[in-house]
Amino acid sequence: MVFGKTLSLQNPLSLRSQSMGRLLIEFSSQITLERVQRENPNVTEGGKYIPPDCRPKQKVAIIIPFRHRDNHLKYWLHYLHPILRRQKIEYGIFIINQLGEETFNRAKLLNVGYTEALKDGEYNCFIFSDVDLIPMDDRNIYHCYDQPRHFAIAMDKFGFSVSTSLLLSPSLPMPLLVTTRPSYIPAGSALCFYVPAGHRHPLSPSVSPGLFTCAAPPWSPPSSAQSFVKALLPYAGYFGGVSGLSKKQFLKINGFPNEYWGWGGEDDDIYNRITLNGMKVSRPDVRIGRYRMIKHERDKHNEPNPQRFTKIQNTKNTMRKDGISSLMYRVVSVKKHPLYTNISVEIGKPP
Ligand code: UD2
Ligand code: MN
Repeated sequence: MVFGKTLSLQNPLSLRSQSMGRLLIEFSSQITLERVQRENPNVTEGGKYIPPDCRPKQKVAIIIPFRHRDNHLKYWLHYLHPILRRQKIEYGIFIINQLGEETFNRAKLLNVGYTEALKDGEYNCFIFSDVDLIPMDDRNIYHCYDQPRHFAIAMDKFGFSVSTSLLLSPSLPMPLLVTTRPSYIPAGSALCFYVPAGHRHPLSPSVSPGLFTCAAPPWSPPSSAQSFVKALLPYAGYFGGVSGLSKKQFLKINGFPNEYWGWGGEDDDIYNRITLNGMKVSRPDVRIGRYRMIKHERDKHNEPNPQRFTKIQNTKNTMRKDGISSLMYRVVSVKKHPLYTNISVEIGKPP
């Protein structure tokens, strides 16, 4: 293992390219911004890059909702700058930092990012990424597609185990989410367990080791067994983590909702906006759309939003009035750092 270095392993599945494929991603070595800067000498002030040897059709703004995650940001920059460069993307990185300690509002910050990026350059593609998500395969290309794109379709939040080989099966029809937190699992989805060979399911001993066993909803969340049981989630409407829309697609859905304060639901609302406006979600191959999330606890002031389940039933009625058309915020500072542009904003608080 090479610590702290992006290593391009040759992927035996790939016939297309020698230099692109599966990456080794780890978060154990310490990195500094100075080092990331040294390793990316062609990135210019504000975190901008233009490939020297081609003229991309798209200009991509990468928008990251942010508060108190400096350590995650270092890893994100360390991994993503080289990946984006290899992908020959013309891009700029925008960190949208929510000032103060009011409840976090991810989707509103993303709307701010869209608006502020357009003040800075003629972007026509917007990629919205959590700060803690690193793609594991650089063939997952960070640009926009004919339909709104969901990039982060499979992930392992707590390290790999045997179950990941099943995640990669090309025959799986839907994106999968591996989670050890029952609160991630929306009502109405099927819940599947995987018990590694040689182990027993702590709650249901009848579950066969080595096989996935699925329970149709309603099921009861695993509680004591969280760290042992992996819930595997086929969830067609999942749009969290990393997504991308062209300017036209973004405007067609009136941007994102501003009224989701706290954790959860905003990504489902965005998914609803997309389908209600006659678009479909496009996704990479399940073998390529794999991500690693930096392990973290739930942040302070981003508690699960208890209104999320009722709000996502109402997207149809709210999306025209709540969105980029109704966005209000105050920019406090714009600072161009060597590897990114930081925009610190006041976005208010829940009503
Ligand atoms: C899931 C989704 C995420 C979003 C969230 C619900 C995945 C992989 N991600 O993430 O897209 O839908 O659920 O809201 O499914 N953040 C900060 N500071 C804070 C709080 C949040 O910077 O104090 C930012 C940061 O970029 C973070 C993102 O918001 O990655 C999402 O928050 P999270 O990582 O706590 O949520 P998580 O992992 O459950
Ligand atoms: Mn996260």
